[in-house]
Amino acid sequence: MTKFDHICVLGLGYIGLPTASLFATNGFRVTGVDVDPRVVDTINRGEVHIEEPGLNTLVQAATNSGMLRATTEAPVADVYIIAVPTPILEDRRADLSCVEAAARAIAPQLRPHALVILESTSPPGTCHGVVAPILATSGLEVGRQVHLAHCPERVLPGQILYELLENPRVVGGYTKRCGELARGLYRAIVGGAVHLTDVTTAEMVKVTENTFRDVNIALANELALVSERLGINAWDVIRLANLHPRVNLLNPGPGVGGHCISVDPWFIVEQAPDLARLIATAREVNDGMPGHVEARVTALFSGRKPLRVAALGAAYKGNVDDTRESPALEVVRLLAEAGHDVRLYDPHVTRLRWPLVSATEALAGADVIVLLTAHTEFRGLDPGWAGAQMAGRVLVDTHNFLDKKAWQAAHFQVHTLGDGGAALARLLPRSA
Ligand code: SAJ
Repeated sequence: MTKFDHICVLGLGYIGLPTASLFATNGFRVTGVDVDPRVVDTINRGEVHIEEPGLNTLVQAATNSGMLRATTEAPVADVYIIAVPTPILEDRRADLSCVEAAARAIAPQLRPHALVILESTSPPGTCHGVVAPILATSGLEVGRQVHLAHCPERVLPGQILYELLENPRVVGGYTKRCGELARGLYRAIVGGAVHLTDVTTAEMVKVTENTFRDVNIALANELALVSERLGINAWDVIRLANLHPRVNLLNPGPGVGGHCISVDPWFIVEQAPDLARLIATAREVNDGMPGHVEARVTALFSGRKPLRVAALGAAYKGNVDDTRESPALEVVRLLAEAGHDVRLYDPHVTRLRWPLVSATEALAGADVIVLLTAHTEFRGLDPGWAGAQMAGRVLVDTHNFLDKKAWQAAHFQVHTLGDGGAALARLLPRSA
């Protein structure tokens, strides 16, 4: 097995920084490269610029040991790991400009036997169609003189360090040898199994994982819409259907956010739009949910405007501060666009283009609370106190997250997304 001493990680964000630090604390000499000099300075001080449990300690250990250094220029190294963002463009095609820039930065530094690994989630075909041609400008033959592999990250924000160590990994090689070299490297830090395949399959595996989740959530959301029309409760439907040993439906909600699940399915669609029809429809169902929430809130008050709305939650999911592609923000935007006066509170988010207020300010004089993110803190809200601040007592819970009985006991009218009304009450005798 070729010995790799010096690893260069390009992109020091949520994935690149923990990966670079893990290699450094496992005895590799690591150079972290980022285009932002402030990020580089922060890391060289042993500090971090992103919020992730345990990362601070790990980066400190890596920089203190002298094995991790950050810089803005890619040096000559044995291994290059590309961990840069791959966002989505207006036309829903992947924006590969950061991947291209990273590959261009590496090409002049490549020496024979170097290994280049793309970790960024990318449309199937990216290594062959985009990365390999750029690396070939070095004059070295990709697959023979320079090795190329794809090893997608699969970690969940909030538990990145644990999942980096424990999750199984898929490694796709440009050639079999490329894959074997990359697998050997990851085995130095990964406790889980490392599975080998070809490079395009590995790219497809990663986007398939997130697409599976997106399609499943879209089904749950569609069941929520249908259940509302039928006057039944989709949460009961899903709970009871999931008792079947081979059914595992996810939860409906105000939409799907974050920079992965709401984006990656489009990477498949862009490769075969005529074939990937289910995937595209699932995306559209999920993207339609914020509009449904707005319409339901407006309809509850028979179109009265403006309503004073206390919006709880801006983050794309509970207990994180990340607002990328957040459906909560889309609901807020649509409610405001519909003419309502929206006051937004989120205990985790501090910086946002939309003005944030305190819980008290959000609730003061509000006609309705719309719960948009399942932050644990919201369960601590006292319904009696909340009601006392408000003008009306209406709660719309888009995550079926709050204790319905407790809010009803405080004289709130509670509307849960996916719950079409009291079907059970209609069936049971009044005294039940
Ligand atoms: N959501 C629902 N209903 C559910 C579950 C989630 O509406 O039942 C919504 C959430 O509220 C959120 C969105 O989906 O808006 C995505 O949240 P998530 O927790 O499902 O996933 P992410 O985006 O935080 O992380 C995912 C993970 N992928 C999978 O679980 C297959 C993670 O492992 C990936 O590494 C990450 O995407 C990524 O970087 O691709």
